[in-house]
Formats: sequence, C-alpha cells, structure tokens
Amino acid sequence: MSVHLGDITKLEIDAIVNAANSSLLGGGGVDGAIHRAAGPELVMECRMLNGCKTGNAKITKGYNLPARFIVHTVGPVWNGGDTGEPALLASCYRRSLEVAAEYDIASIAFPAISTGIYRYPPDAAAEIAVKTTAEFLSLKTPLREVIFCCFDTASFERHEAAIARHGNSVKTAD
Ligand code: AR6
Repeated sequence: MSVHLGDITKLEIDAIVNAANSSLLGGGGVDGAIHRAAGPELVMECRMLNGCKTGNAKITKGYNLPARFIVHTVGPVWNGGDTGEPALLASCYRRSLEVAAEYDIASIAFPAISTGIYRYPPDAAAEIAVKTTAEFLSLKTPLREVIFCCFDTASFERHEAAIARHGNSVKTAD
C-alpha cells in the first residue's frame, strides 16, 4: 500500500477506481474527471451495466485513460453515521478489490471514496480504506500494489498515517 498525491486519471496502472453514483452514468468530482479523460465510449459501456448498488462495484475498460480498467464503486452518502455508512464504505473497498482480483489486476489506485460530494468524514474514511485493504491483502490475491491517490496534502497525510497504523502488519501470501 502506498499514497500518491495527484490526479487519478493520470496514473499508469492496471486499474483505477471511480467514486461513482448508482446510475454509473457520470457526475461531478472524480467521476466527472474520469469520464472526461476516458472519453464518450465509457458512458456507452456504463449504460449496459444497469447501475450499481451502494457498496458494490462493477468494472469497465479504461478507454483513453492510461489505466486499462476502471472499477466503479458507489460510496455511501454521509448521513450522520447511523445508517450503515461505515459498513457500506468498507464494502466499496472490499468489492472493488474482489472485482479487480477476478480480472487478475495486479495494481490499482483508489480515490478517497465518499469524502467529497458525499461528505463522509475524511479521517474515518481513510481508516476504513486502509484497514479494509490491509485485510484483503493478507489473503491470497493477484493484487500486488494498492495506491491511495489523494487530491490534497491533508488527504495524503491522513492515508499515510493510516498505513503506518495498519500497513506494517500486512503479509501478502504467495
Ligand atoms: N483524482 C483524485 N482524486 C480526486 C479527483 C481526481 N481527479 N477529483 C476529486 N478527487 P468526490 P464522492 C477527490 O466528490 O464523495 C459524483 O458526482 C476529492 O477531493 O469525487 O464519493 C458522483 O457521480 C475527494 O477527496 O466523490 C457521485 O454522485 C474524493 O476524490 C458523487 O460525486 C471523492 O470526492 C460521489 O461523491
């Protein structure tokens, strides 16, 4: 696990994750940036997917992106934390990694799902992102590299701190 500061659409990696909405037809934030960079063929493939439930993930090609695949996941909208938001956010990371593993993807980058327009408190979200990923990587998996791609330095630092709490205990199985 590592942290990167910058625009996820620029990463040369097997797959990037999109913080989508349940229509999968595009939106603002990182979703808008990914659709703009991938080009109009992306929404055509997304239309065939019949949307995606909160906490689940679906995969498409990357089209004009350097990344070969996009894993689209739908984070929870923050509503105070008592409506299942932590479990749903953890499910976004787990399901994205599971879908990636089904496609033999070795490297993947995540944005900070739900922490923008969906208003999830960013410290709590970073803890869930890193803890869930560390748990996944401790199992047998083709995944070798998970990057948390952060758009600002505060986000970078909170993911770095979360990796320091969890990353050292990760043992990847062959
Ligand atoms: N690269 C990396 N991170 C980015 C980028 C980028 N190019 N652009 C924004 N971020 P958000 P959400 C960061 O709002 O909260 C859309 O309309 C951003 O700073 O993109 O899950 C969807 O269609 C923040 O830290 O996603 C949904 O309706 C993080 O990405 C809704 O927004 C997530 O912010 C999803 O909201």
